[in-house]
Amino acid sequence: MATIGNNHLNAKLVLLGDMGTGKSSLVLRFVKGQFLEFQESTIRAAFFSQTLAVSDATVKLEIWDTAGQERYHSLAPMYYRGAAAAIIVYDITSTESFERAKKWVLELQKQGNPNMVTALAGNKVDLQDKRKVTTEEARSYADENGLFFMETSAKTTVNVNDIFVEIARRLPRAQPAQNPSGMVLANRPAEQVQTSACCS
Ligand SMILES: Nc1nc2c(ncn2[C@@H]2O[C@H](COP(=O)(O)OP(=O)(O)OP(=O)(O)O)[C@@H](O)[C@H]2O)c(=O)[nH]1
Ligand SMILES: [Mg+2]
Repeated sequence: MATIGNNHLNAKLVLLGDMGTGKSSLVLRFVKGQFLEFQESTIRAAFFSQTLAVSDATVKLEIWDTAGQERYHSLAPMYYRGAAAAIIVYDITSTESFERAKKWVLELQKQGNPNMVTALAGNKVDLQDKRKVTTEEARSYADENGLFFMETSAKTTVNVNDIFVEIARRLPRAQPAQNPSGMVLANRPAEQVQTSACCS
C-alpha cells in the first residue's frame, strides 16, 4: 500500500523468491551496506525500512523480506497483500530458482495488487562462471510480463541501490482527485530521512 502526503510517500515492498537466492542479502546490502558470506535462512519474514529521496519526493520503503523455504509459502499472502511493490529474486546460477520466480509472478498476477510495481532481480551476477540463466532469457520473460529487470549482486553491490531506487521512482503518485484503488491517501507531514531495521 502506498500513502502520500506533502511529497512524502510510504510504500510497502515485499521480496519473494526461492530460498538462498539472496533476498535477505539484497535488503541487508541496501539498508545497512553489509554482506554476510553465511547469511542465515530467514524464518517467516523480517522487516526493514529505508527512506530515500527521489526527484520529487521522499519515499519510505517498508520492506518485508520473506522466507523462501517452501514450508513458509502459505504465509506469503500476508506480506504481498496491500504491497505497492515487489522484487522477485532468482539466482542466475540456478534454473530452478528462475522457474520458482515465474511461479511467484503468476501468484502475484492472480492475487496481488494489479497496480503493483514488480521487479525481477537476477541475483549473484558476480558468479558469471556458474551462470545457468542467460540475461536475454530473463529480460524477454520480464518484458513479456510487464516486470522491470535487473541483474544484481548483493556481494559486489552491483545494481542493489539501483533496483530499490527504480522501484521508488516508479511508484504511482496518488492524486487526491482520483484516489485509485489499492492506495490510501493520508495527510501526513514529511518525515525525517531515516533508516531502521528489525527482525521478527
Ligand atoms: N556470490 C554471491 N553470494 C550471494 C549473493 N547474495 C547472497 N549470497 C549468498 O547466498 C546465500 C543465501 O543468501 P540469503 O540472503 O540468505 O538468501 P535468501 O533468499 O534470503 O534465503 P531464505 O531466507 O532462505 O529465503 C548466503 O550465503 C549469501 O551470502 C550474491 O550476490 N553473490
Ligand atoms: Mg532470507
